[in-house]
Amino acid sequence: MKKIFILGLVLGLCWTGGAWAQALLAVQNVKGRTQMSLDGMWKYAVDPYGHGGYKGNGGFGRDRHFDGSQLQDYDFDTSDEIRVPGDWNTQKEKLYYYEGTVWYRTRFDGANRTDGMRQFLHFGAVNYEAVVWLNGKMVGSHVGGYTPFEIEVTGKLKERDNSLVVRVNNTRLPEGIPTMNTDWWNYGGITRSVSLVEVPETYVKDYTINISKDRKWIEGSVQLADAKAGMKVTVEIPELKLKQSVNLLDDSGLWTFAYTAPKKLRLWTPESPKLYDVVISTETETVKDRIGFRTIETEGQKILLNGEEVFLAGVNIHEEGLGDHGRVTTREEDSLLLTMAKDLGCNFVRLAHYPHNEDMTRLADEMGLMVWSEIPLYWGIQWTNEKTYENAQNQLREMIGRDHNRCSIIIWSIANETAVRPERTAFLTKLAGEARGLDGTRLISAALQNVNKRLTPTTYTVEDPLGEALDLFSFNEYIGWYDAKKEFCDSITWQLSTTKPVVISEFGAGARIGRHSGPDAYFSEDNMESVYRHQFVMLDKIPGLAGTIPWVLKDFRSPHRLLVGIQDDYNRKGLYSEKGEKKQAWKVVREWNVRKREQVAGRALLAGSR
Ligand code: GCB
Repeated sequence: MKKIFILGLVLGLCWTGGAWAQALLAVQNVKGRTQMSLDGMWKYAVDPYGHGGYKGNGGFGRDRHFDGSQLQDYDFDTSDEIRVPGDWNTQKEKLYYYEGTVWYRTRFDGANRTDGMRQFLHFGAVNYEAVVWLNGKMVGSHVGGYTPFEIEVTGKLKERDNSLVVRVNNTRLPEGIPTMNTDWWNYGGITRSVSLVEVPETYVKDYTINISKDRKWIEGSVQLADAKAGMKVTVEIPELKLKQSVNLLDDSGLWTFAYTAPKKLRLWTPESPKLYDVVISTETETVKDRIGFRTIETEGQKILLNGEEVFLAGVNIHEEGLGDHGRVTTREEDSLLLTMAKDLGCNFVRLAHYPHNEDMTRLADEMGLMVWSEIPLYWGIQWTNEKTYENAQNQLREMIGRDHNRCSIIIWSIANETAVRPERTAFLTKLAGEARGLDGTRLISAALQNVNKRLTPTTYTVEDPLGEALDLFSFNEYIGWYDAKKEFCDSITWQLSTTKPVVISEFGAGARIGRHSGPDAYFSEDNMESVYRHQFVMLDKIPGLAGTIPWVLKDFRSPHRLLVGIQDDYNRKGLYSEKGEKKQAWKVVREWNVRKREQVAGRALLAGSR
């Protein structure tokens, strides 16, 4: 069939919100650009009193070598080294529990300083606050431990021996996101990769490309930075023989487009995660990406992927590697976690409770796992603090900004377990609206708190007005662990007044691997298995159940878990141990996942053939 290309003029007729007019990051897709890695061994100085920030001391950001001619309290040249990316807690024994300031320093040559080229420092993530100095001058700062940021340094680089200093502080703050209390380790440091990204003067700042809700159009937008009217922009999907160019009409740099989706386009599904090479080019730049096309929507209490009902057979994952490693730092570690989820029969993962690294969502695209991605609005947030709202907004924008071309992501989640109060509902309703405004192609959700209101002794409900603002009715419940006896599950009826798909975003129980002290003993594998068995009896009866997400894939470090010989700093609700060994409950969860997926796929097949 001959392809028909339709440009911006007719977009009003067919555009369903798959593109936006604002770029959320300074540089979209750094992996598709020319970049110089700054990863490796950096010098570091632990500064519990924040002494290095004082001017009188010259400030550690100036990175001066101590040669005896002047008084100073530091010298990076003689300091110890630490790996970037990586958390400090698991690299240095003395920093295992440390929360506070650590200064990092690297030196590098080789930055391209050719006229007409621009350079950005890119940080994948720094937990929690970062202040950055280049060649002795402060160039930028960032708040939020799990999202990327860029700092433009054009004109500030030297031919040789550039000094880059980062002051990292992971002190928990009452107004922070997350705040003072989390059930996961507060790993500090430059936890994700650092690079120097190079782009031309006019560059592709952002782009989005996806399939319209009716699956008839491939639509999207390209945003150039510092564009001039008349500049040529091209979008190409070579495998589909789609290529379209435009000469920009004005200086805004924005081009929105839609063209008919070719018949041979294969949609992305977990079973067949087809991705296409997409090339965006201008006269001076070519950016490559791998993108899949799928739609996601709800219809009554069903979740539809590409128009067909799907059951979200999920598992929760923390971004922690196997062994006693701490934060994930390599693609291989990500891949192991996602492989473990697939082995468990999952087609879906909830990346809890903060945006995971970019390889994780790119791998989910490749491996065929649908994703729930979340910002860390978690327990005890200051709902009336405007600065906290701005911080939440920023983390949301950075999460969506980085990953809006990842087809695996079907849900943006704005919070986890937040107590129902008017000021919290107002905060989160506003944020949900913001998320929807930024990206109208995905579902917006939050893990609601386990509010087990009893209508009768055995009839439970969850009441939360925030449900109105969300596309799914997702909540956490721990019956058989924190609440009631597991046997009680068998007689519970859930009466939920929602008309939206119901997803149980957390449930589970803990066990220390190898502990077999009977089905009624806490932390015994038999007990954990038994909790899951009773849970599944109960969950199967929930009307409108569209997904289940057990807590959690593997045992993970948490400062809440002090029971010696059993917990040893680990939350033991993993279906795998921290070393990756399967617990007894694994089989029960896998059977459930396989059964529910088959059941719903069978229903979808029948509906399709009618
Ligand atoms: C929850 C939290 C999760 C905890 C889990 C637990 O409800 O959302 O972050 O780790 O319970 O194990 O207590």
